[in-house]
Amino acid sequence: MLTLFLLVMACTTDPLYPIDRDGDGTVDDRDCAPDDPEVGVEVWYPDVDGDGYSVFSGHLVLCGEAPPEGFITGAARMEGGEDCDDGDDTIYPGAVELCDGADNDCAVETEADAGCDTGT
Ligand SMILES: [Ca+2]
Ligand SMILES: [Ca+2]
Ligand SMILES: [Ca+2]
Ligand SMILES: [Ca+2]
Repeated sequence: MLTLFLLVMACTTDPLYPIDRDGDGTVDDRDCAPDDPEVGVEVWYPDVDGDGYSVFSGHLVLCGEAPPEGFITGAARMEGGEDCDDGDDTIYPGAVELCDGADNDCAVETEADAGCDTGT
């Protein structure tokens, strides 16, 4: 138990522990302005199918640059949520469940719930 405690202490006082000088929640290495708490980092998330919902994989970290086409802001992602199929614009959280064999609303409602004939 004592060993574990010492290990934890060693980690928190480790000089390699990420430093956030301006305290805005973005570590200096990633911060666009490490001394300005008003400026952190801009993260953009891919929305390939253009339904307004993004995926985490392939996200970009930029500083004041416009992202390539097909990316949405972190704020938009927070609002919308994860796209469970970023290759189909009829599939996103809160979508209307269609009788197409796919999980359109990202798992909340099944096709059977929506009254589709699922063959069972
Ligand atoms: Ca910072
Ligand atoms: Ca999408
Ligand atoms: Ca989608
Ligand atoms: Ca469906």
